[in-house]
Amino acid sequence: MKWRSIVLVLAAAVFCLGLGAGAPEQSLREAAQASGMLIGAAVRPAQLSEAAYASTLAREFNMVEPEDALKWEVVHPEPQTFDFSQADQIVDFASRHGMKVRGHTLVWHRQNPKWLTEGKYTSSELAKILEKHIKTVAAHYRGKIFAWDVVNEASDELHPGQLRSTIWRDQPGIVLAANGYAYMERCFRWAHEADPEALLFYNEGAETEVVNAKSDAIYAMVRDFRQRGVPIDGVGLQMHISNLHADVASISANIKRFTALGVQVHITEMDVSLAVDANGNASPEDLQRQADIYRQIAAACLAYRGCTAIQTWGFTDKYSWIGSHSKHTQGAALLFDRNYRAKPACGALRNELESGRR
Ligand code: 9MR
Repeated sequence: MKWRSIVLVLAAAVFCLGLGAGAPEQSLREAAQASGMLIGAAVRPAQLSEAAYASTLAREFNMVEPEDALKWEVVHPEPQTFDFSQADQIVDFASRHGMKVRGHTLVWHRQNPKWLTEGKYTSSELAKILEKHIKTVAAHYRGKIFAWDVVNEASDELHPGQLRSTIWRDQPGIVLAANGYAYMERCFRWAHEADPEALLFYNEGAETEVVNAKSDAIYAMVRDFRQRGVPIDGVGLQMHISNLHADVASISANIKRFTALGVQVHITEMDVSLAVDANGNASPEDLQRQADIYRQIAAACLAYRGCTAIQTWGFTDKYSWIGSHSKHTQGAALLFDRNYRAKPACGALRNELESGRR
């Protein structure tokens, strides 16, 4: 092969190029920018020192979100100690590359430190601890993190429409003998006091992407918060898709009804996991079907002005939570392969972003 051909093949594989003949060579980031969209990825700070990781991230995305670095166990390891070193690396990277940062997450029932979960605190002690946490972390990133997942995954998975039993809600909970949503209202108010400019989101996964009893309950909460002036600006729909199944019509109807409330929708954690062989490879047919799902979800978001961001949970198949979570039977869920080559999904998403809002 001549050098020129080799270079062309490599370039086509590395960049997220459009599929149309003669299409201008744009990155996802450039295509998103032209449509006024944010295109983001969840990242881990340790990987920022890997040249291919860093260059792909900066070239293709205009937003990042710490995947784990802002969770309690990392950022609040001891009762009186906050450790911002990991998340600060991501924020610094973003600022050097002109990217926005989403914060994840101030209140969750997982990845909490033992001092908190085994501390046997009373409700009023716990309320003080949570208020201090939210205000300290949100204030540290004031002006640097533009949007926060204030509360993550508060819905009960087994009882649609009900809230999960957690340390924050009822074990012992920060608000005794109150309606279930009152604890979340407090969290949003505390975050708003610490950073009045930040956009405040409720983030949810596991089937709330579609219209069902679970998302109905979230919808009712957001409507109630908006009517009473509780500071909520958006809803995050995670979009972890498996079995190559996505009810796009229902996802679209859900985006429509949330944005009609005047809040933004962000797709916050998208990945589309595929069956993989022992080497982590998916079939070419599945990679095409995956591309189609990315394209359809992007189209559903682009159809509503209030849907302002599409973010994937990682961006290279080299690093993704799916592998270990599925004992390595599933994977290949993201836009770039393990060698940072663009997959069909990347081109499909880019083409959709390029075609802009409907
Ligand atoms: O990707 C995250 C992984 O590194 C952590 O080990 C895991 C712990 O629960 O959390 C993963 O991220 C989750 C996110 O914070 C909330 N939505 C579901 C994500 C995937 O599990």
